[in-house]
This record gives sequence, structure tokens and C-alpha cells, in this order.
Amino acid sequence: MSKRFVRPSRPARAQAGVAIVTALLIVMLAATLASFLLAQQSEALTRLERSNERGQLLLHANTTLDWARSALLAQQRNSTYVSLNQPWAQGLVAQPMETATASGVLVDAQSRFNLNNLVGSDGKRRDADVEVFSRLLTQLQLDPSLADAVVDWIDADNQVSGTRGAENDYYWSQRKPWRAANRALVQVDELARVRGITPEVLAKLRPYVTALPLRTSDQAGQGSADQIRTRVNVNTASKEVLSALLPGQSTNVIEDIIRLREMPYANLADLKERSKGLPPGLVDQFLDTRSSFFEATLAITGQHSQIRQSALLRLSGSNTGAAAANAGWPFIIWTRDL
Ligand SMILES: [Ca+2]
Repeated sequence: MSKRFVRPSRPARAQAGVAIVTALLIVMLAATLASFLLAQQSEALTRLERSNERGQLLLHANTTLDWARSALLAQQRNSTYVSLNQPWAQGLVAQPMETATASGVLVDAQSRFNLNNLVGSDGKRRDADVEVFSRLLTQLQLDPSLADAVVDWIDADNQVSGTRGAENDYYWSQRKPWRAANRALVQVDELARVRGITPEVLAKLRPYVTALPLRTSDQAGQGSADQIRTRVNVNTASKEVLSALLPGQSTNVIEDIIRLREMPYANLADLKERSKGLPPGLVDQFLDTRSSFFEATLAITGQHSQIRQSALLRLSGSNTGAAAANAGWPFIIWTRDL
């Protein structure tokens, strides 16, 4: 008896059809799920790659900052003055590293007006420096009375200076109130909180001002109030800052000072000798041919991202004589991401 092929009944065929469709759906779902998981995994890998890269770039940033510090240390050991034709001022141009490119610029912070000079270590305004800052504001076509608001922000008291100054009463009355700092600035950006300093004013001021910390005991030595004032380096300062420091001097005199420094001024006696007619009192009070503070700006560029940082550096110890020859690694006062 031969076996007969039994044709499945209609409902059975329909069931098989449903089973096939279900199987297909499951396969499709699995495929979708797999590709979704793959996409997620690759996104996670990319994220991991990027965070690995960021870690790498941060390491390169440290190395680049060390390059800046070594350039400054070499400068300090090799020269008794600081000028723009020295190697530190050339910067670091697109240096290829293992997986990134590093570049950096060093700026002499003492080429700028130090806002913390406005107030002495006794917490009181220093009139001579306030006058310099007012003249600098005028040079930049800004309101000179902004100086009063900056002084009030830094000085210890709560007494409003002039008509444009501001202390806590003014800041407390703002829609989102804050307090006057009543201490030295740590960074120039703090000016954004000072009365009258709009983003436009800050952008105009920024290339000409700096905020240098009060010297700490390791280098203040005898520690009189005057020692913590910083002076401006005549070898690196801009025309605007020099004009503010030397009132009554014509544009020609200021331009001559800048032209003659192609052969840098070795010291203040050299400046007085070559620029006769400069008031010696002002020269001694405001100018110098050395600098202890520098600002480094770094950019480290990887395949997917870039890190930009700036840092304030201070030479360690003295910058003249035998002490300079044995100087240690420059200090990092602060670093920040840009
Ligand atoms: Ca104050």
C-alpha cells in the first residue's frame, strides 16, 4: 500500500502562511534590532574615541604649556631684559605631535596696564595709576570715568567714587543682584560685572589691560606696598599704553621710543639716554625693561576636536643677575579653557 500524499486542508495551509510571515517579521525585527544595536555601539565607540582623544589632547596641552615655560626659563637665564625680538615671542607654530598639532603664543602680560595697580595693598586707590588708566580709556575712545567704577570694584571700602563709580548699593539694586568684589581682580573677564563695562567696552579694553596677582612672599622680599605694583615693559608695550603712561609726550616721541627699541632697551638708564627729554620721574615710576608675567594661549587640534587654553605664568625668583641664572621653572598662576 503506497503512502498517499495528503494535501493539507485549507486552514492548515493558512496556518503555515501565518507562521512564515511571523518568522519573516521576527527576522526583520531582529535585523532592525541588530542594526540599531550596531549603530548604538558605533556611536558609543565614537564617543569613547572622542573622549580618549580629549584625554590625549589634554596631555598634549600640558606638554605645550611646558614648552612655553621652558622658553621663558631660557629667556630669563639668557637675558637681563625682555623684548619682542627674543625667541619666546616667536611662539610655537603648528608643531605636529603624535596624533595632534599644537600651536601656542606667548604675550608679555607686562606690556599691558595692570588693573590691580589701581588699588594699593592697603585697599586704597592709587591716584597716579588711576590717572594712567583714565588716559588709556580716553586713548581708546572710552569714557574715562569708567576708571572710578573699576577702582570701586577692587578697593576695600564701600564708598562710591565720583558720579560713575559703583559699590554694593548699585549691584544689589540690579535685577539679578551681586556684590562688588572689593579685592584684586583674578582675571580681566571679571570686568564684565563692573558698572558700565559692556561686552563692547571689554572687547576694546582687553588687548591693553591685564590683572596680575599681588606678589606672594616668595618674591616680595622686603614687602613694602610699592613692591607689589607692577611696571610696564617699554620694550613690549603698545603705543596706546605708552601714551597713557607718558602724558604730554607727542605721538612722534612715542613712535620714536617704539622705533628705537628695534635694538631693545637694556635698562631704564639706556632708555633715558636714547630718549632724552622723557621725564625721568615718570620713567622710574611706571616703566621697566623686564617682565615677570606672561600669558600663554595654546591650541591643540586632534582629528575630531580641538582644545584651547590660556594660562598666566610668572617667572620664579629674580630676573636679573646670578639669581636669574639659577632660576627655577616658571609658576603657573592659573589655566583656563577658552
Ligand atoms: Ca569697593
